[in-house]
Amino acid sequence: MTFSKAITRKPGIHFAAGVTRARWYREPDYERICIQHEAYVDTLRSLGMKVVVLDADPDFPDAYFVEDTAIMLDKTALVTRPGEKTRRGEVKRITPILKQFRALEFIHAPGLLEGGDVLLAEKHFFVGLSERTNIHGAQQFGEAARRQGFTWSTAPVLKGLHLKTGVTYVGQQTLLMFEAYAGRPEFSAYNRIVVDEKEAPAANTLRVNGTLLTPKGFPKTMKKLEVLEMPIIEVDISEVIKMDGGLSCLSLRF
Ligand code: CIR
Repeated sequence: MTFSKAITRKPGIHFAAGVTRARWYREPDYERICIQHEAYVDTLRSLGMKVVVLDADPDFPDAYFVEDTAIMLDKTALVTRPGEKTRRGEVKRITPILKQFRALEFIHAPGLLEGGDVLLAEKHFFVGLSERTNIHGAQQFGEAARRQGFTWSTAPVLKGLHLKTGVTYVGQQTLLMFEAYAGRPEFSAYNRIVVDEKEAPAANTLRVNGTLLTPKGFPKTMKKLEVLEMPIIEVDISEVIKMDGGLSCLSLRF
């Protein structure tokens, strides 16, 4: 799949007030996250995407994790209903932007769904069942995806926040994953590259138009990815990782 556009949002000054379970050795740094976010946007642009950069939203410290608010399907944008209550208002803020690009569909109560739990591998969606996404949300999403020609199935989120925290699709029928997922029957049809436990953030690697974006500072994973013979770009997101986020969370790609 080739992406031509992306939607992003700048992190706000209060970004460190967002939800996180990560342990910090140093406080998250606002100036640094702004620089990292700009570099991320530049990287997407260098890969041929037109990138919309929305203003920071002072009311929602996690709002720059735009991935969680919608799933961009071919014909529609499916607006989510985040399991994290403090993030539910973010969807209302992004809806008018999504409307400029797609007809909208919505997840309804009792459904809960966050985009970080939705993993696309070619024409198949895995939906992670997590603290943020429930079976009702998964089924509502799956039905919308099925109508647009995709297949789907669920997978349990075994470790980390979302499914894509620990499993991402890197092309060539290959998933990059935490060890915890390696023996799971849900993924047995794929080649699997296991990320070293000490390099956990690298499991959230993002494939964009034939290039892999991987978080900076995880050399063992870089080495393992070399078998794919794809261009790899390291992107520094140290401050994003402190807030339990990764590369995929920072954009909606379509
Ligand atoms: C949260 O806990 O919701 C945010 N601090 C991090 C969200 C990361 N999003 C993602 O993985 N898609």
